[in-house]
Amino acid sequence: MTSSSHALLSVLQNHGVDRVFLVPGESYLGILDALCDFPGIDVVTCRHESGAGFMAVADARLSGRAGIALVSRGPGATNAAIAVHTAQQDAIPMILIVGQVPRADLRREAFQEIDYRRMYGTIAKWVFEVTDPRQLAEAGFKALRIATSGTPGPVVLVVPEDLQQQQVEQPRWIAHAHASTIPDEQTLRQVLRKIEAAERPLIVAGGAFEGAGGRAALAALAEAWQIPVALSFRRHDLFSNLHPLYVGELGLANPKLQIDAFRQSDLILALGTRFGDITSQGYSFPDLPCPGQTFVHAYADDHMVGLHFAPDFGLVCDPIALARALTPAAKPDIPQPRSAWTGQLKEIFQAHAAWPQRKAEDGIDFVQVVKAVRAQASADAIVCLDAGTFAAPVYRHFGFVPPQRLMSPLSGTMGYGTPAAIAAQLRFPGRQVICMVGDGGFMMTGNEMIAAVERKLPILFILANNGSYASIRIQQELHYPGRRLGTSLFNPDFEQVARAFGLRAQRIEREDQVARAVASGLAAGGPCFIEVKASLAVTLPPRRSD
Ligand SMILES: Cc1ncc(C[n+]2csc(CCOP(=O)(O)OP(=O)(O)O)c2C)c(N)n1
Repeated sequence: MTSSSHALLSVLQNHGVDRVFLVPGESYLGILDALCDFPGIDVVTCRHESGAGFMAVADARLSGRAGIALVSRGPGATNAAIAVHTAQQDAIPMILIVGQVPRADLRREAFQEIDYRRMYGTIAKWVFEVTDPRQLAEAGFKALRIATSGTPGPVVLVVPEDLQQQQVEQPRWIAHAHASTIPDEQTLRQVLRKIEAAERPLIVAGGAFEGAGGRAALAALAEAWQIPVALSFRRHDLFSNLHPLYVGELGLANPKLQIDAFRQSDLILALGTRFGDITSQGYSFPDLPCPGQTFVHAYADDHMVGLHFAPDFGLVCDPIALARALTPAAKPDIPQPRSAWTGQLKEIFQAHAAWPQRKAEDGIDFVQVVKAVRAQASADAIVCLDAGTFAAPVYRHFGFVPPQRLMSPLSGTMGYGTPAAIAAQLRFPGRQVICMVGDGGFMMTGNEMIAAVERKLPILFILANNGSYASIRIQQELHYPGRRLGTSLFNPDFEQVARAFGLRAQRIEREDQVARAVASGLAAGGPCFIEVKASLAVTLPPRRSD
């Protein structure tokens, strides 16, 4: 016999869970106590449940396993909602374990009670409130399965406090990996025939290629058939951005010329992507409902395949296994027009991705900071981004080359960058981790930076201080010119804040300081913080009178 919480934790540990992120609460003291007996599970104590949740999301993305966050009922659970939403939008397996009021008080509007099935009903894949201590381990097992299957996503496990330390049988829940699936021979042959014949094919590859061997399988497929590769929203790190076949990311700022060119394709292989809102440019590329070209959509989740566009071939399968199955062993004949087609797309991409040279009068053009980071980043650097316009040059100009990683929320949430950097450096102590964050986003979860000091994590934090929620100011100027409200920020002395946290900190105000500051930050051997006085003006749209 064992306690119900021990049973739950052994199931999690047996499936590879070696770290959890939490803010404690009286509603799950029983689980917390059981954690004392699991020295193989690292407990990262956070300062806000959004930080804990974001760390779990980032850790899951890097480890390929479910990320675990534990939070208290009511206030803790509501604080964590932002990360649950991010896990859903980013298709990341995450399990949020929430303490709950005792069973006897359920549905009595008890202190800090929430009905999580309703609260999280539309953003979590599964919300389960345990009502019997014997269910706890089974619920943990199912949470792992549901979070990681199909379209990965968040699961919420709700555990009333009075059933966390009950005696139960030690269960033996062990999940073995599913066999991967590929389409039947005939369908594969039909798709191959389309690939052989296409003069202007285009691969659009998405997050499923983050899976083991995914990047290599994607590269092998593209190279074998000489097919240009576009990546789905913010998935820059799936395929070398310097590869001759790389033609760009489908994101928030594609030039019309580029999308028009993509439209000229005669075959789209949409592999491992949900082809959602941003990737499809607001459901406008390809044509809806029936694309103008042969459209192959492969994804592991039946629900997603052909959800937005009617594919000629809807393939519910493992996209990595499919890529391998479509990669010929011998060099195939390639239709002659394909190289000119690739050249055309490449030229458009390169013109868009070229580093700009702008004159900034009111601070440093953050493009120069990103350029310096690019020049000095190691070959396996992990770049963690918060939401904000400061990040735009990373998406557009950085040029990721695997195994470099881009950790950036598809949900566009502020507050992700700092916790993601903590989780990344904990997961990969030997890799360079660089976090870029705006003055807005930093004030949301920047407090999690203390973990870098506590655990001596050599993360380089770079804060773009432009005194504004600039992404929103830009939109304000575009839609309501001259009418500024709510988008200016009165800031603390960030350099002093970072120092008070215990980081080595520096503030730079001139472009000629950038390269050296980045170099010394990367060489610091401990957590380091650079506050950049960033130009706001250079990011704003020209005034109408200009
Ligand atoms: C949690 C959250 N709140 C609000 C927004 C809307 N939003 C998107 S970007 C942004 C401003 C970001 O400001 P900052 O971090 O200073 O970066 P900047 O845009 O100035 O570079 C806001 C408010 C959001 N995406 N996420």
